[in-house]
Amino acid sequence: MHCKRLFPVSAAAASLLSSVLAFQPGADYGLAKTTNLYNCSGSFPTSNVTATNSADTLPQIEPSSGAGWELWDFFMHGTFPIILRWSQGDQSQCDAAPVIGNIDVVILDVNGTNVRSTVTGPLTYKDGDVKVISIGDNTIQWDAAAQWYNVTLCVDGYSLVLNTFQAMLDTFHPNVGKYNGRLSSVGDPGVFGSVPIPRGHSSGYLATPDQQNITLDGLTVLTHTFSQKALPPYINGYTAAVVWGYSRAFYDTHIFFQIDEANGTVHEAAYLGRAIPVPGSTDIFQSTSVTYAVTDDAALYHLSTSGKTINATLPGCPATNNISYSFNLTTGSVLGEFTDMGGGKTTYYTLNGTTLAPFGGIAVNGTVAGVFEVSHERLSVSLQ
Ligand SMILES: *[C@@H]1O[C@H](CO)[C@@H](O)[C@H](O)[C@H]1NC(C)=O
Ligand SMILES: *[C@@H]1O[C@H](CO)[C@@H](O)[C@H](O)[C@H]1NC(C)=O
Ligand SMILES: *[C@@H]1O[C@H](CO)[C@@H](O)[C@H](O)[C@H]1NC(C)=O
Ligand SMILES: *[C@@H]1O[C@H](CO)[C@@H](O)[C@H](O)[C@H]1NC(C)=O
Ligand SMILES: *[C@@H]1O[C@H](CO)[C@@H](O)[C@H](O)[C@H]1NC(C)=O
Ligand SMILES: *[C@@H]1O[C@H](CO)[C@@H](O)[C@H](O)[C@H]1NC(C)=O
Ligand SMILES: *[C@@H]1O[C@H](CO)[C@@H](O)[C@H](O)[C@H]1NC(C)=O
Ligand SMILES: *[C@@H]1O[C@H](CO)[C@@H](O)[C@H](O)[C@H]1NC(C)=O
Ligand SMILES: *[C@@H]1O[C@H](CO)[C@@H](O)[C@H](O)[C@H]1NC(C)=O
Ligand SMILES: *[C@@H]1O[C@H](CO)[C@@H](O)[C@H](O)[C@H]1NC(C)=O
Ligand SMILES: CC(=O)N[C@H]1CO[C@H](CO)[C@@H](O)[C@@H]1O
Repeated sequence: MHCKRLFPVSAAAASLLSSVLAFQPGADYGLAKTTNLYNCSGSFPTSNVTATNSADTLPQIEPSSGAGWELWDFFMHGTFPIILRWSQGDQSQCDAAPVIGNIDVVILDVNGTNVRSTVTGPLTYKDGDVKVISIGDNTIQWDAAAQWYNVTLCVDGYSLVLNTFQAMLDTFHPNVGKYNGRLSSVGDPGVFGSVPIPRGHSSGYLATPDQQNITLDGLTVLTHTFSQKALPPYINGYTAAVVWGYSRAFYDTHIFFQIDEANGTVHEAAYLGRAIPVPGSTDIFQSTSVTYAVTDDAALYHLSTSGKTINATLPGCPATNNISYSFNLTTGSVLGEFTDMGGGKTTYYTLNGTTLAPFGGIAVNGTVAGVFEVSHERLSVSLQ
């Protein structure tokens, strides 16, 4: 597969191409794989299997880089479904430079109105005690402990403030092949990804052009993916999902990535965590734990998809009284659809279903809802 260059690459730009990813100090992307991810292992107050998510969330592609793209996706499920896709560069184009930043915004059914918009401008960032990514006046900022991730956004007369508190100081790094954070086994340097906020609780407000000030409340996940290569040459596409289940006195979060490599290999990475709220509360947790964080482990994660149904299971172990976890899900309506500059397309669907999970030594039914993301990249402008 060859990519046609849209513009001649100057000698200076060519030398930039060889300066590989600028991993931020403290991030563990590309480091030798952490072998022991969670395997029904029990309850830990904070994650200790990967580097701090705070550094991992910083841009890993330099804006001056000759090629590359990076995405930060916030999904909120709550007062309204909200998708905020922050990006630099274009994941579907071979020679895209990351200089252009975008925020794709979908906020559904704000009193009957769907807010769909895109903000464009250079993406800049500031490292420090408070780390900030900005596109114009729009910011994502987080503290060094990665407890709070706060978004402010002004678009089409709407002002959004969304402050997200992590239920657990946790991060999920798929580790395909030999390296932390890798989503693909092919490609040099490949495509990387992590989930800096597997489980966040968001609150804030949305001020509308007609002067309403609506209080927001919901559950949020943030994913971060990036590469110095366009996806199409080695990845046909990927899907990812996050589902939240609330049952009796716990809520479980299940996240998966499925990466479809061009040669037919499929990689699967899955995360399962639980938070136990203080009785009567939905946002203060007396304990949180990770049960599974696995990559390409057929013994521990079974995912089957067919048409609109998606089923996933994870086995039990002595810590769960040998009771397994199952998620039976159905994709529903389209929440949002984004077209990348090179013609690739990312679509977000609602997910609904049921879960059967261990709690207090018995199997308990619950309902789950979430978001399913499908990304198909095309070489429309780059095909010879
Ligand atoms: C994580 O910490 C727990 C105790 O808090 C310990 O039992 C476990 O071995 C640690 N895991 C790793 C991979 O360091
Ligand atoms: C708009 O929606 C919010 C949240 O659902 C609600 O609190 C508010 O009353 C609604 N406003 C109108 C004018 O319907
Ligand atoms: C985020 O917002 C929360 C709630 O308002 C605040 O306590 C926290 O200091 C903020 N953190 C950052 C990094 O903006
Ligand atoms: C909306 O209400 C919040 C308090 O809930 C307040 O902090 C904020 O300033 C208000 N925003 C606007 C634009 O009125
Ligand atoms: C696809 O490529 C990967 C990595 O190079 C390799 O491990 C795998 O065996 C290949 N699969 C097929 C079906 O050729
Ligand atoms: C972890 O998972 C593997 C399967 O990949 C299994 O063989 C092993 O027994 C598990 N270990 C524990 C401690 O559950
Ligand atoms: C998922 O499970 C449901 C309920 O058992 C079943 O009807 C459906 O065929 C399954 N779908 C897949 C893709 O396995
Ligand atoms: C759970 O499974 C293990 C291994 O198969 C077995 O030793 C143990 O007795 C089982 N525990 C229960 C409560 O069934
Ligand atoms: C999902 O479907 C399987 C059969 O395909 C069934 O065994 C399991 O109980 C179902 N789980 C839920 C939560 O409905
Ligand atoms: C869970 O729900 C399914 C279908 O609604 C039912 O068949 C099953 O018996 C329930 N299981 C438990 C443990 O409640
Ligand atoms: C029937 C049902 O539970 N529908 C839910 C599916 O998920 C969406 C968003 O994730 C919810 O808004 C629906 O209520």
